[in-house]
Parts: sequence; C-alpha cells; structure tokens
Amino acid sequence: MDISFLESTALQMRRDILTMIAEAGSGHPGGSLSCIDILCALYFGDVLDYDAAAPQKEGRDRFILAKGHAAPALYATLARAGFFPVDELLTLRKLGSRLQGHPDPQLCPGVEVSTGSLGQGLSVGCGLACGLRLNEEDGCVFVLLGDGECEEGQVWEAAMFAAHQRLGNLIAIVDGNGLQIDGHVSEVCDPADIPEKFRAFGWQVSQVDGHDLGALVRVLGEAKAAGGDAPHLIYAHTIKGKGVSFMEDVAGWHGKAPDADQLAQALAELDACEVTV
Ligand SMILES: Cc1ncc(C[n+]2csc(CCOP(=O)(O)OP(=O)(O)O)c2C)c(N)n1
Repeated sequence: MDISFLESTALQMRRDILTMIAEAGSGHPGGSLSCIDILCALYFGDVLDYDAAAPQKEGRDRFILAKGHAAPALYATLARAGFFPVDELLTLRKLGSRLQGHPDPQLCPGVEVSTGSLGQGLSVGCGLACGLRLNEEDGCVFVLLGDGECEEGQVWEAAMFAAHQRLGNLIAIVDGNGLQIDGHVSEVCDPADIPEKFRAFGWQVSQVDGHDLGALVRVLGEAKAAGGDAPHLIYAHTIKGKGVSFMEDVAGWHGKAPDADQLAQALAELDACEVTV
C-alpha cells in the first residue's frame, strides 16, 4: 500500500472540499474534512469494490454517506475516482448542478442513496445488506455516520435489526469528531460510549485513528474480509475541520464557507503539508 499516494490524494481532496464550498458560498467544511481520510482509504486504499465507468456494476460494494451534509467530501472522492470531471466540483450547490447540497443518486453518478435527514442511512444500509444476501450477491455495504447523528433514535433501531439479521456484510463507520451542529455531542445529548453500545447490540467493534490512512485501510479491509454473522462497527476518532488550523475542533465551522482570505490561508497550510509528505 502506497501511503504517500493516499496522503497526497487526501490533501488534494481537502483542497477540493474547501475550494468548492468557498465557490458555492455555503456548505459544510468541518464534517467533510473530518471524514475525508476515511473516504480516501475506502476508495483509494483498495477497500471498496467499484467501477467508475460502470457505477451500477453488479456485485459492487455500496457506500452510503449517512451524514449527507458532508457531500463535498463524497463529491471530491467521486470526482478524483473518475465518476465525473473534477471541474464539475465548482458547480456545488448551483442551480442545475448534479452536485446539490446533499447527495442525490438520480443526479450524481456514484451516489447510491439520498441522504441528509440524519438517522436514516444505517436503516437503508440494513435493507441493502439484506437484499444482497437474499439475492446471493457479493458486495458489502459501508455506511458512514456522524457521532452527532448517533443521537437519532433510528440509528439504534437499525443497530438492533442488523444484529438480529446477522448482517456480516454491513460495516458502519462512525466519524467520531465529538462535535455536531450545536457544539459538543456530549453536551447536546450525550450518546456516551458509542462503540460499547454497538457491542452491546451484538456488533463486532473496532476503533481506529480516523486520520491514519494506513490503519484505516487495514481495519476497513479486515472488517470486509471477516464477514461473519454479525455486523461491524468501526469507530474512527477524528478531528472536525482536520487539516486547517483555524477550523480544527471549532463547532462554528460546521456549516460555514471560508471567505477568500480564509481559503487562501487554508490552501497555504495544506500546500505546506504536501512538502513534508
Ligand atoms: C433529522 C435531522 N435533524 C437535524 C439535522 C440538521 N443537522 C445537520 S448536520 C447536524 C449535526 C450532525 O452532527 P454529526 O452527525 O456529528 O456530523 P459532523 O459533526 O460529523 O458533521 C444536524 C443536527 C438534519 N440534517 N437531520
């Protein structure tokens, strides 16, 4: 595994995220930057089975961005993976664009499910995983949730269902950045120990540094290869706004576009990282 390739791809996708949100004048940088290394590991670390030239290919793995407001992270990933031209990223949130504020599978190639109303993605993932199993099809279903999203009751109904149905082909990843829209997850409505709760629901659980690309590739690949008769939860410890000093761990950057000066500073910081890679 070429980690320096993954690192420079993740850096490029961080630039993409910030540039497209600045151009749109709105969007969600914090939660896009916290999860971009997870997406990088999935799509460029040889974990997810997909074909950008044939997005509906039979037997492919499915990826669901349950925290749909992080659409810029998904769009950057899909563009860099070849699902659509990179230039199109600058149409984010514009009238007529395929890249709306939340992902739409009827518009955007590579998007599997419409998301944005938090709490629903894991339920859809359960349905897809059941369907694949019923059809005796290959393919795993990966669902990326926010830790704030885990305050939604529907997440826990889906967690119970997945364990009951023994969905070993379902892998949920929690982007554990500790923040949601209103501040600290622990202060808004504390879900407490999310990994321990999934374990209690009957899931196979692992934890990982969500910005360590090598560790992410390993743990995601292991969960996929393991299969088994219980669903998998990977709790990724992340930092909201990761990679941009003034955005890191600041709730105010949940849904705010950088202005021209802020964008320039952020891009300069990312460029400086490239040199040290
Ligand atoms: C059902 C629902 N309620 C409220 C919102 C508004 N909302 C958008 S993002 C967000 C916070 C989500 O926090 P988290 O899942 O931790 O996302 P992250 O911090 O990783 O961006 C909220 C409450 C929503 N999209 N859906």
